[in-house]
Amino acid sequence: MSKKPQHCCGFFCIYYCLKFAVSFLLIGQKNEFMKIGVVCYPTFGGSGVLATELGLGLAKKGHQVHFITYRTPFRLTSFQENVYYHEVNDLNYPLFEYAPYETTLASKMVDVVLHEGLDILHVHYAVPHASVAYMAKKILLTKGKYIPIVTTLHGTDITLVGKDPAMAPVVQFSINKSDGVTAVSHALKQETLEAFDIKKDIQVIHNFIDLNRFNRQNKDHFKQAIAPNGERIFIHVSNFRKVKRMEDVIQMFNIVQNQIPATLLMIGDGPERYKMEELCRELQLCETIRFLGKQEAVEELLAISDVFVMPSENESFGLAALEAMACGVPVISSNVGGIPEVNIDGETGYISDVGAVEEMAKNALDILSSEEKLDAFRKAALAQAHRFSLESILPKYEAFYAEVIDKEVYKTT
Ligand code: GMT
Repeated sequence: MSKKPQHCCGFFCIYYCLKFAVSFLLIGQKNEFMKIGVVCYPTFGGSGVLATELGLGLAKKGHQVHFITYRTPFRLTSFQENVYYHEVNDLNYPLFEYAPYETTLASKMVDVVLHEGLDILHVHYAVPHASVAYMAKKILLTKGKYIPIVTTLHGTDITLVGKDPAMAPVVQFSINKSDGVTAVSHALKQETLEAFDIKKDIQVIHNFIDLNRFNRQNKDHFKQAIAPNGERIFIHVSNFRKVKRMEDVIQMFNIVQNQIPATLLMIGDGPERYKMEELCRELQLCETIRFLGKQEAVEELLAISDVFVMPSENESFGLAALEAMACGVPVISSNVGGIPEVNIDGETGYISDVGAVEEMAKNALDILSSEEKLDAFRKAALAQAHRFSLESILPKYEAFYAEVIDKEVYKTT
C-alpha cells in the first residue's frame, strides 16, 4: 500500500523539479532577452501614454521594444537604445471610404513579428488591437511562428466602446483568445466580467508613473507668470471628451473663484473645447481660465498647481490624476470606476458623486483653507503616487510576459 505511492511521489517530485528548473531558465532567459511588440494608439490619451512609458521603461532595462502604431506615439520623442518604431502603412484607394486600418495593422504585426523575431505582442486597448492581434497570430501560425498575445484593457475599450452591441461579440471573442489579459484597475476587471462572458483570468496591473519625470520641480517663474498675485492654481488635463464632464470643472471652479483668488488651467484638446470656451465666456471667466491646448511637458504645469480636477463620468484608473499626485497636487474627483483605487478620499484629495459640483468646490476650498492642510494633502498625494512607481509596477509586466511566454512554450512542445 505504501510502496507505489512512494515511487509515484518520487517521480512527480523529479518531474516538477525539472519543470520548475526549465521554467526558471526560460523565464530568466526571456527576462534577459525579451523582444516585445507594443501596439497602441499614438494619440493623447492614457492608454497610449501608459503603453509608451511601459515600452520605454522595458527598453531601459535591456529588452528590445518595437512600437507598432500608425503615427509616432506622442511621448516617443527622442532616440532611445533598444527602441524601434514601425509605422502602420496608410493604404488608401478610391474605393474605400475608410482606409482598412485593421488589415494594414495585422500585416505590419506579421511582418515585424517575423522579421524582428519577437517573443511577445502586447496590445493596449482591446478595440481593435486584440482582434487584429488574433488575426496576425493565426497568419503567423501558417508561417510556423508562434506568438503569444497580451491584451491590456484600459477602460473605454470596455466601458464605452467595447460594450456596444456594434462591437461586443468581437471584443469578447478577442479577449478570450488573448494568451494573457490585464486590466488597469480592479474596477475595470469587475466591469469587464459583468459586461462579457470572459473565460480568461484577468490580472490587475495598475498603471504606473515615472517619478523621475513627474515630481514637484521648482518652476516658480511659471507660477509668477500664471498667478502673479498668488492666486491658487487649479488644473484639468484630458482629451476634452464628453466623458470627462468638463462643464463640471468650470462650474466647480466658478464657485471657488467667487470665494478665493484662483486661476484654472485647461490642458489638452478635443471635441468639447468649443463648448467649454463658450461656457467660460457666458460665465465671464475668460480672464481666470486659460486653455493651453496639448502640452508636451505637462509635469511643469502640474508642478505649479494646487488642485487637480477630474470630475469624469467614467474613469477606469485616472492616469492624469496619478501624474498630478506625483507632482504633489491633491485631486478633486468623482468616485467612479478605478478612481478610488488611486485618489484616497480625505487624504490625497476628495471624491464625490458624479455631478456634485458644489461638494467638489467645498472640498477644494477645504484643501486650500490653510497652508498646513494643503501641505498634508500634498504629502499624502505624493506618498500615494510612490505606491504606483514605474520601478514597482514594471516587474509585474515582465513576470506576466514571462509566464505567458512560458505557457506558450509548453503549449507548442
Ligand atoms: O480617458 C480617455 O478617454 C483615454 C483612455 C485611453 O484609452 O487612452 O483612457 C483610459 O485609459 C487610461 C490608461 O489606462 C486610464 O487612466 C483612463 O482612466 C481611461 N479612461 C477612461 O476610462 C474614461
